Amino acid sequence: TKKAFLFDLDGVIVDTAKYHYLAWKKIATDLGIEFTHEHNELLKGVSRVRSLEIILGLGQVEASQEQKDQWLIQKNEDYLSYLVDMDQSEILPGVMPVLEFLKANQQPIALGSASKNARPILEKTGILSYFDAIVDGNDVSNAKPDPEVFLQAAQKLGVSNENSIVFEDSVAGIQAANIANMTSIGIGEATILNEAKYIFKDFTYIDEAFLNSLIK
Ligand code: B16
Ligand code: MG
Repeated sequence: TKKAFLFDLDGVIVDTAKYHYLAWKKIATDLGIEFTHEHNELLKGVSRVRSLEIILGLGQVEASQEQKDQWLIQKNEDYLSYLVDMDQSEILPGVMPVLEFLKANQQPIALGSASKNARPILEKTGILSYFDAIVDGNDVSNAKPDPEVFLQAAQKLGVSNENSIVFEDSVAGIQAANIANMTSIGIGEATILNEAKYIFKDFTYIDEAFLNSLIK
């Protein structure tokens, strides 16, 4: 059967979660809001606008729309400054062999990311050409755990939800895949991603036997 392989970006293909964290941390610090790595889990896979709301909620800070817009611009400018020198060395371990395997086996690949910066990241890291379809934060109106991003991606590839396989590092993204009746594969800590059908600490733990079982 024809399968679709849908990849999240931040935290799955590239380690940009640390840059998102640094950029939000600056804003939180300016506002006197405590923002830890545990808090940061809540932001993974979540849109930029919603992320700010979560941070303001942590500090019970209220602000005008104008002020919020300013923080959103500041966050993205700071985030983009970390990406200036980005290259293929920032691709997470084990990702390239999996992409190569899927290409060698003519499996369709799509991106399903909440980020509005997805395309430049794929370009900078040199892997844009691996993707047969891209759905990102510019295409969807409903953020994960809403399955919209993955539904659009599967549709673009012309594959049913049941035959779609999602790689995700966020709880919200695993929930989105499950809601869409897709096969969810968590990349990260088993304790955090326990709702996923399969969980791997990172892509180096995914072997060809497992990949072969998926495309059968
Ligand atoms: P941007 P993903 C998500 O990307 C990140 O996990 C999340 O932390 C970020 O806030 C969101 O993208 C929006 O990103 O500000 O670049 O539009 O994990 O869905 O690839
Ligand atoms: Mg992610």
